[in-house]
Amino acid sequence: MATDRPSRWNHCAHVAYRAPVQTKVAIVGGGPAGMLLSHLLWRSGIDNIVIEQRSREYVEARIRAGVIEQGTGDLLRSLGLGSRMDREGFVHEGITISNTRAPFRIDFMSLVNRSVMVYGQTEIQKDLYDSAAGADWPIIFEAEDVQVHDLTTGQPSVSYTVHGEQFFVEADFIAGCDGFHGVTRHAIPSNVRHEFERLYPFGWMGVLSGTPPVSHELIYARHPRGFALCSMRNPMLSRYYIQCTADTVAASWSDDQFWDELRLRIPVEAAESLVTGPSIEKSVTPLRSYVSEPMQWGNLLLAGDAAHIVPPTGAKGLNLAFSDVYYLAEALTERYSTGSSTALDGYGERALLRVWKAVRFSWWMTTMLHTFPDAGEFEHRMQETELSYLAGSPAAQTAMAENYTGLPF
Ligand code: RFL
Ligand code: PHB
Repeated sequence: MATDRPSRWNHCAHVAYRAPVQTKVAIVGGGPAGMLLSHLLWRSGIDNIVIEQRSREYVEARIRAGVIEQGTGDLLRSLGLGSRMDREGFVHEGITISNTRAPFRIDFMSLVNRSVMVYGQTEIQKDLYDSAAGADWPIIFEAEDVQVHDLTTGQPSVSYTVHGEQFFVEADFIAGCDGFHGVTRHAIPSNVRHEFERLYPFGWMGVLSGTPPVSHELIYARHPRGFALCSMRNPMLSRYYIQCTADTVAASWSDDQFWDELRLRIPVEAAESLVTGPSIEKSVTPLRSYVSEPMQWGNLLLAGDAAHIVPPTGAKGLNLAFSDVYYLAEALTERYSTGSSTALDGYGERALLRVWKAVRFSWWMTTMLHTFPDAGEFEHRMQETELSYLAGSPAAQTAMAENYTGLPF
């Protein structure tokens, strides 16, 4: 029957409770948004169950975000989830922007007195699971055929199967935290839902390598051959990206081809000191901006990538998922502690105000730094001018630093 995970639900619930299980909030998706919501709700004494379609190992191994806004870090600390991050993460007080190999620095500390933390999403995910498993909170892994029902009634539910056996969870509310490819968003009728989308005509090829990072801070590089990003996880683990065509097959690129292309796009000094090695992981990600409104319908509340996607250029996706969840937990806490639904009714609108600002910032950074195949002379001049304005204007740099380190929530 159940999986080999240590959750009491995976070991017992499927045997003991053939009848529907009752909870207050059923959380679909055990990624960062779903797990952080679970933590925030337990802190407020609100029962919840997380239903995740993958195994814990699979979710923990997904290599994604690396940059944590200061507010996100503070939120994790407030839940007692910050000690490993503070020990093993790296505080970054600025970034380098490079225009055709000429670098300039954005100094976050002097501009806005804020910083970011470089700490991998894989590590945050482990911290979220470890602490939930320690408290024996119910998480169901490897749930198949997950479906949501009766969202506009007082008794919504989630059904799923584990190894062919069907189970039901009845809840007051369902939180859709199942990412961009999940099912919950699609439960909102198409005549209610409004989608906003921008697909970019390129992707990012990412490589993780067991080599020392080329720079102690991130380098975002614009170059006529395409964008490049130098990032890191720790002193012996580097993460690099190069812009590629959206249909590029990662396996068709050798490691040497990747390193050669990266060297051509980054500042000369960085290219000369770049230490290369075999890739541990190589993959291609498409770039898109996407928002689905509203973020709630009946008793379904969406959060994170289930409702919106941003291109990774601004390092905003995970941070946005966490600010959604913060608002959602606050609204559910008010609902259960006072009986008032005011905050819950306004949840989506409140979250969207911050979402659209991050969508704008990510689109702006993407537009400024990438090579667009259909760009003409006018667009090139606009890019050059945007970068020269940014390089020379403390006001422009302040706006960038404010957004990159994270708007308040
Ligand atoms: P996730 O992480 O996609 O998690 C959703 C979870 O739901 C599960 N699921 C289901 N469970 C049950 N039933 C179903 N039907 C289900 N369908 C799906 C999935 O298995 C998964 O476990 O969404 P969430 O929680 O909203 O978190 C969003 C973030 O993961 C995402 O925004 C970031 O990774 C984006 N991102 C970055 N964000 C940052 O803030 N800073 C960064 O530096 C950054 N870099 C990145 C990124 C994303 C990248 N890629 C690969 C898209 C770099 C890259 C390359
Ligand atoms: C990463 O380290 O994976 C990373 C860093 C910054 C970004 C995107 C990804 O903007």
